[in-house]
Amino acid sequence: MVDKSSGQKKIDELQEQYSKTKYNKATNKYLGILRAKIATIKKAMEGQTRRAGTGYSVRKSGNATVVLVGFPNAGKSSLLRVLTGVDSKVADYAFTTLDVIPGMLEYSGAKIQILDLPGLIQGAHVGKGGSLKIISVIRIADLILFVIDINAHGQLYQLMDELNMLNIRLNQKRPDMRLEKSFVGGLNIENSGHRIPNKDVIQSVLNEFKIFNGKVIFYGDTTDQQLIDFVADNCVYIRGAVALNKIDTADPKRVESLKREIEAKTGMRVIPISAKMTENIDSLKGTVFGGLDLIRVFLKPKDGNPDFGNPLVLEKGASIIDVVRKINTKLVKSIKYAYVSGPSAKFSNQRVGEDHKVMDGDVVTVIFDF
Ligand SMILES: Nc1nc2c(ncn2[C@@H]2O[C@H](COP(=O)(O)OP(=O)(O)O)[C@@H](O)[C@H]2O)c(=O)[nH]1
Ligand SMILES: [Mg+2]
Repeated sequence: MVDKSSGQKKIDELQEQYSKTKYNKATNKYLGILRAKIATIKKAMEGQTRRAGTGYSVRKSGNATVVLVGFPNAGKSSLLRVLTGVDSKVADYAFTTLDVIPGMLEYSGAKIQILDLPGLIQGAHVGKGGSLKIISVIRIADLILFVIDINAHGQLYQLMDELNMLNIRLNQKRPDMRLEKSFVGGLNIENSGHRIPNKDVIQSVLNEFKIFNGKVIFYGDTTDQQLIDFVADNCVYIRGAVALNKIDTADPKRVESLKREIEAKTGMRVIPISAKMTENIDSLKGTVFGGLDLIRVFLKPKDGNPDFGNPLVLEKGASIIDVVRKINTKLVKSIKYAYVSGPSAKFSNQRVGEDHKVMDGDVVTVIFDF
């Protein structure tokens, strides 16, 4: 068990050592150990936080959840209003800065829950200012939409650092590897041509987590940090996008160059908007929808027309079973087969089984066996 303040002190010490150490072949292993040590302490502290029962009880609703993250005054509440019609400013000031305000955006047949969070403050990873509660909400999001004042865009990098320290990985894939623990035989590494941490680092990181025997299999390129994240198993992987707000106050050329600069630096999509003048909001909605990996499927009765006005919204990777579950879970048992036309079908009205994966824009007729 790690006491909160002593744990944080230890982390700060380790982080200082870490930043003082120059990266090279000789220090590589040492740096790996430092990072792994930090991760083990964080993990222990996290367990405690969870037990302490902090966190808002925000219920996810709709097809997906997007959180607005930004400094105070960046325009989060204004954006929530233009996206969802919910006016969080109607409530008094203290309330709006302390609570999560939900709104619902309907777009292209999907219901997208938007959460306006109280402004993140620097040092949230140390648990300042009730921010642990905010973090618990961010972790449930399907997409983080940074709301950034174009006149203070450096805040984006501060927020990204902060989230990274909180084990929220933005636009990163989950590490593609596996660990098969055993009781004897030492550590064996299996890798077929991917870029992975060197043997020393792998060994020391695993040892730091008290793993001494087993097989480590890499299925893709893996960095030192990804290895640690995988073993610590305490990260969430969330997509990010940026709403670069208040473009009505900036020169269009500057807007364009900043957009490109931020996209190059962060790998996130940047949508310049003005919440105040409702400029470029449709494009923002499109990007949000596109970033959520949602698909729309249209049902068609056997001898009728597809219901194009009323799509079923599902997550990417959904199958015919998921389609039916969405209609009524009780029907799943009775699926016989289905006919599919559209992107996932080899030809029109292809007959498929219940495991067939549907795609955005498919037209589906399910045949039941009652
Ligand atoms: N010029 C301009 N001002 C904006 C824009 N969006 C928000 N604001 C103003 O910025 C201030 C802070 O907005 P608010 O939505 O409360 O920010 P929050 O603290 O992030 O929720 C308010 O005075 C808004 O009217 C915008 O696109 N352009
Ligand atoms: Mg606000």
